[in-house]
Amino acid sequence: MAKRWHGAMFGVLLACLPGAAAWAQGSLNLYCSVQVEWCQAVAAGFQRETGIRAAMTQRGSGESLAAMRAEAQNPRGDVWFGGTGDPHLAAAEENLTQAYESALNPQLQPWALNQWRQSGQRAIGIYAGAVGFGFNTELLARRGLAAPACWADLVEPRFLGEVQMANPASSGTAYVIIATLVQLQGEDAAFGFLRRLHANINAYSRAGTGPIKAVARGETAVSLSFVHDAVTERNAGFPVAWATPCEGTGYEIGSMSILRGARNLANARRFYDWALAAPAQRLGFEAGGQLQTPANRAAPLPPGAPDLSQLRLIDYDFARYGRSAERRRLIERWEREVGTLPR
Ligand code: S7P
Repeated sequence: MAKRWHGAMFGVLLACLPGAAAWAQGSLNLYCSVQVEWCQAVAAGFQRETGIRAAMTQRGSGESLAAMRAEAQNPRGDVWFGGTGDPHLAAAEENLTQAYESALNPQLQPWALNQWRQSGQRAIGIYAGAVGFGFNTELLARRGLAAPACWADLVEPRFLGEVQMANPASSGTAYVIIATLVQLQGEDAAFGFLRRLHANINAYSRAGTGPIKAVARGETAVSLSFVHDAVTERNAGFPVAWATPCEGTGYEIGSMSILRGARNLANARRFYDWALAAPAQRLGFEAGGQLQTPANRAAPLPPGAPDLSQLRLIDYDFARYGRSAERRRLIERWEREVGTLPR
């Protein structure tokens, strides 16, 4: 289950840090949808460098969007940092976020700026990562199973009960996977594939990183995950390898948005600029071994990170699959036609 950090608690922890600068600089409420170590590092780093008290709440992408919808009349957050790009686009369309143009835009990768333009300047790419398979090499060897190489392999009977993915109702990762399959196969064929896959699934986790962590612990042989998360587990010493599907695969543009009605708007903009700069863009790797591709062109690809330019990526239609109604429709269809089926 994903860890959830509450702002008040984290604020207290930060207050204990030596050298924490004067609270007179004001505060910032950060909603954060990357891994908790990275979230803590950005909150602490920003507070240390600016003296602005940063309270942080960590949740998955779908859960952050749900919280922002629930709080729309009385927004509590100022900035939403990280999480898959589609829910950021949905938030922009639903007027839950606001436009901002950072002076750092010229330093960013074209895909980061595409996200910014596509969202009416309300969301910006902060990293990118590709979808693929993670697998436990020891478990596969013990079971005499060849690693999956293609989407088609995942629905074979040899993987009965061996595969794990996240639930798209809570996880942005799972939604990217479903939208990828729809773009690769056509919608009805993709839902047929997901129904066959359902028979091989042993659990749908709440968080997108749940399945790769289960692979690392040897609880499942195969996961559908972002491949950078598989490398992180391998680097932590687990017998994990990864592959991207032979038919091609989708990817995320992990994003950042300023909330509409942000109570600390000046601090939110200051955080946004700080987070786009090259030093802050390295924090995911430095603090949590995270291996996404950074949006700032001056931030190097972390060592061992999957090189997206070498992968067979589809031309992911972010405009269509980031649309609020489309996202809701596909998730509801998955719940109706797949998630509720017996296994
Ligand atoms: O930090 C790793 C990562 O995989 O997590 C982010 C995302 O919030 C996944 O969470 P959910 O699927 O639970 O929503 C990704 O954007 C990021 O690459």
